[in-house]
Amino acid sequence: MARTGAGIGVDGLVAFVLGLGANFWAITGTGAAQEAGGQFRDCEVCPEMVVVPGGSFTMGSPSTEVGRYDDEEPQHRVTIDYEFAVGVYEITFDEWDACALMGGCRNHSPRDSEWGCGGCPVISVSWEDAQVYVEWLSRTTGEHYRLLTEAEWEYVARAGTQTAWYWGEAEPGQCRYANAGDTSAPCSDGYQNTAPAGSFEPNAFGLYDALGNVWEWTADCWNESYSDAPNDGSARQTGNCSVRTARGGSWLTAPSTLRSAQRGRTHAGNRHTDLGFRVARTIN
Ligand SMILES: [Ca+2]
Ligand SMILES: [Ca+2]
Repeated sequence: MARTGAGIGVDGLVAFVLGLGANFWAITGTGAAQEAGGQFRDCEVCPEMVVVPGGSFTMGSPSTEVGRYDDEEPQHRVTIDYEFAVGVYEITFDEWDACALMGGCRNHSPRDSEWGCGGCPVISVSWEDAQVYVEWLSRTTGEHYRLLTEAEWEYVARAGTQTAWYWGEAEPGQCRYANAGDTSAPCSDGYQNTAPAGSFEPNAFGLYDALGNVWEWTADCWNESYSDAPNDGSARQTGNCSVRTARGGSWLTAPSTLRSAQRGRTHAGNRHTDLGFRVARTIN
């Protein structure tokens, strides 16, 4: 689904709900049964969420993975024994602007590099800005919104796969599934900069643009390896906490390195044109 223009609006939301059919079980999640695969939106301007099941996966990359980095090891088993909800899309400019208009988000109006796309992922937002957004979303909805932990992020991006990309081992799938940097691409993905959220095919958990479009902030402090990393899906709260981990690569990233295990990092106060975020919501 591609969103364009300024704001979702009531009419747009109604059309959106009708278009989703039986899979859309609630506009407000309060009190509703929440099952894996179910989608919901906690308020009109809130991000669309999907419930993902708990499960186990192997985090990190094997030494045989082409283009991998040492910070992706040691591979380790992570078990997430809880369901949680995750944003179907990266947070968009429209969603950020709603927060700012309603008094949250520090009145920060991120630069969009004059691309003029409200349905594109918000960029030029720091990790600290992202915290302000999830705090506003939590206050607005009464639910616990937050960034994904790095382990949760890799779990939902892989969506059951252990291949380098969630569409397989080979690069050519990139142009069906992800917006990457174009200069070294073997195909044309159609977007020189960011693409409207949902322009490509989703992964098996129903997430769009997990790989590519924009890097996504996670909750974790930066650590150079997975030595002593938690194995229960929780965030790493020790290490270099002035630097935070970002995942998934972007419209500036070479397709060959747009891998599920790829790790990025930058200072928590930095704002980049290829870095945004996706939200998670705890399910009680
Ligand atoms: Ca591209
Ligand atoms: Ca992304």
